[in-house]
Amino acid sequence: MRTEQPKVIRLQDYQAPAYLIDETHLTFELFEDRTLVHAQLVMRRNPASEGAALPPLTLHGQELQLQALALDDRPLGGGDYQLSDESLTLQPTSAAFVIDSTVLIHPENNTALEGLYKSGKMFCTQCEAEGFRKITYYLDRPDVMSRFTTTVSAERQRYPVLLSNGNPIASGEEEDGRHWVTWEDPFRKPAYLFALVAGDLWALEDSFVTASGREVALRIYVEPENLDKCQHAMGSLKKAMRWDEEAYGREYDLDIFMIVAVNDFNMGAMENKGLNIFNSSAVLARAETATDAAHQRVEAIVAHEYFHNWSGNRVTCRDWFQLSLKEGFTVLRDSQFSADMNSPTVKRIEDVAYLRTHQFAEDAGPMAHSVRPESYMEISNFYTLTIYEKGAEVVRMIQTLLGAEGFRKGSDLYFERHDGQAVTCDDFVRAMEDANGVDLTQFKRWYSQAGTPRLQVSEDYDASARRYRLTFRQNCPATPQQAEKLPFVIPLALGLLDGRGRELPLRLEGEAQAVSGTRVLALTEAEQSFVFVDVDTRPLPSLLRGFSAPVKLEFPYSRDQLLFLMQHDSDGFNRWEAGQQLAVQVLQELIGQHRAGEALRLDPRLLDALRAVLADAALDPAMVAEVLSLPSEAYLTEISEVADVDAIHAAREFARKAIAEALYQPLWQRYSANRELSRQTAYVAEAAHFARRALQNIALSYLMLSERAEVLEATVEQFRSSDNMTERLNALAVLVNSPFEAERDAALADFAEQFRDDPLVMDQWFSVQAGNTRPGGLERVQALMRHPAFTLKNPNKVRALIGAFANQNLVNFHQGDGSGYRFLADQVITLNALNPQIAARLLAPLTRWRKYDERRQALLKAELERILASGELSSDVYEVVSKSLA
Ligand code: 0A1
Ligand code: ZN
Repeated sequence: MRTEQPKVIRLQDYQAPAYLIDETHLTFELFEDRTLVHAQLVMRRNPASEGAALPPLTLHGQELQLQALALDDRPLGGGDYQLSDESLTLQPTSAAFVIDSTVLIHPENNTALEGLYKSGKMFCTQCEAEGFRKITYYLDRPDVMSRFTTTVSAERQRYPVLLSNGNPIASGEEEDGRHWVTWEDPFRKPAYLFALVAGDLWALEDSFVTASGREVALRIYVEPENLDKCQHAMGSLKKAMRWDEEAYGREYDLDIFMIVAVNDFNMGAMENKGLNIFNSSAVLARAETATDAAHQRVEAIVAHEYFHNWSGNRVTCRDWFQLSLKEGFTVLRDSQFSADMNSPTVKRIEDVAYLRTHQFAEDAGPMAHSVRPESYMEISNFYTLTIYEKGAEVVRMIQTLLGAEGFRKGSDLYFERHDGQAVTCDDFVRAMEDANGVDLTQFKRWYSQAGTPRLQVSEDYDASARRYRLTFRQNCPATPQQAEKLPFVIPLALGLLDGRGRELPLRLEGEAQAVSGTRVLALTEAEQSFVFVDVDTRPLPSLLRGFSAPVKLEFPYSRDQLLFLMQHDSDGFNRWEAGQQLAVQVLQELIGQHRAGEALRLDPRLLDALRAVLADAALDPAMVAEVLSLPSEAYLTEISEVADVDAIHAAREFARKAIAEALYQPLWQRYSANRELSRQTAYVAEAAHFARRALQNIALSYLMLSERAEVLEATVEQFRSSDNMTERLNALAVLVNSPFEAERDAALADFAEQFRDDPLVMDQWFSVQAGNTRPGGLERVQALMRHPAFTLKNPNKVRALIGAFANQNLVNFHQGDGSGYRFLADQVITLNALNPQIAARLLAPLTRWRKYDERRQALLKAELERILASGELSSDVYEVVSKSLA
């Protein structure tokens, strides 16, 4: 915990390390009440930073109790080195030397879940970004790459399995029932990729033969009761390994690949070399306990961590400002993989809806930062939607500009040129430029400028000249520390439709030939026009197809034009998008009526559009489900200047009810048909089945709004008799949000009784209740915090209950009296002392105060100020709170 203000770290201050660590030899002695870590570091001066005298060596170290220290076998005494809360400094006497240290640490008391800690009965580590310094004194920075050997010693009975990175090379028994294993990782790596696990674990085993014919042993380690939930992750891993060979030419490089599931984990998972450590929620999945969404999440995260072996591990980051180098690229890679495994259009819709709702909000808030930030106080706060999701969009735009083939040439060059190195985002872009002979200098503004650009588009059709002009105006709002922005390169994919919905051939003024179908314009100026020639009829433009750039597009579409695009656009994403924009217009009209105290009247064109989609038997049911999903309250908040929480909720609920009434018959028909199929088929975790259940479930949630007896009966039946968590949880959620109290309480009790020993299922039980928008939400959440299955020490529980309440139950969280805010601030203050990373993430909803009316603004700010004054704050919480109040 910090006593003074945390220092600001700046990209412009980056300096290469003065010393390197060629070899790192670690020995861990694990005990119940302490752990001893011996480290031998074989070091030398960095030839790249040669000067006359040998500079002092400063090693990072936090919360370590130094027991012994030696330089080249010579024990050092107190006068030979300086210790601070965060470092150890000594003076080397030659250019090559060996440091031996022994430190004492207390993983058994580590509730921050960073460094070495205990999750239940097992030991595990989380070293990214700067956790290794809580394990031993070290140069804990990603540009210091070293060859590691690790010996782990522990009581055999409690910890029969002892794991670290690389391959096991020796093992043996000690006296007193202890044993040890030595692991050797042949690849140089930064300390953030180090991992250690010790526990009573069982493994699901399999193998994979790489493209060049090497056999790799695959193991997923879990606690014994979870062995039956690993099959889906194993199948996903094998698919990901094959896909990376085919799509990117990347083969796996060690003889063994291990995944370990742990219950207490701050994030989703971690790509440690050869030994990925996963939040159990990101690896365990079987039909009876995990929803379709959870299955898809497991597939995506397993792939994401696996892909890091190349984009992150073989080629890593020079410094943490380059975090998106590995994260943006790897998110793009995992999204391409998921698109290939499932429906590409549905995957794109989900990703874009997520980006626009959450990353755009971050980009408009006090923590806005560029994809390559300029400064930070606490790097843990920068594992953000901007670094990950917007970073992926930036790499995707490079692909759109270069084409798939050019992009692959660029990625091949990048991996070949930088294998074994710690590099920068500039290096990545340079590989793309060099492989394609292009100049991406202006494009790189996407890495340095924060904020979401607005793109205003206007049109002008000259019938007599058969010319159609599109004019684009881009501007990007100011963000903290960046008042003025320069124009971005915006790849704009578009098509033009004629009056019958057919694609017009596209020929720009001055071009010899027309192009048919979608084409990509590269916008580079603040204002720019493009003139299409030979245009016989007034066209309707389909703009930003596939969401080709992360911008806010504005074009004055009429509702009839949106309806037309919904039906005719050849781009599946844009068909959905037209439906969303139509729904946004209709909902904003209802919000206005609510605010004016008028009676609400729903534009019947929205009903007609949805009716047509429901009746379209040829349309992928997953697409039908996506179109039926109205824009979320969070998205409606994001696009409002000042969000009226109550009006948004009232308008959206009114629309849902009206849809349920008007489309009761087709909804019922599609629900029943799909429910019947679910009854007849065993659960399969595949796209077509996900699609069918998605439609079945959204139909049921609409139907229940009618409050009819036959729907209640069907819901209870689905809850009781379905064989999978997707249908069961959906039925539970529908009951929880319904007025049928007796059935709801019975189902909740029944569910908790059946699944009380499965923490991941209980997380879903907490979430469903946290999201109940009926009055009394805060009181229900407070009561659930006293449930025996709840604990603030487990990040999944915090997210499932408190996080879900503050982020998804907006009407209850934003209660006018500020009680939701006070509650959240209380939890942040408690968590600040237990787990700073989780505390800092949890407080995000408080930072969005600028979005609300003056009264709520004052209440939100008062809570931020209360947190600031609450005592010793972690650097994590301090950074977010102080920037939010600045
Ligand atoms: N690199 C991991 C995510 C991760 C990041 C930070 C962590 O602790 C602060 C833990 C995991 C990934 O992208 O999957
Ligand atoms: Zn990652």
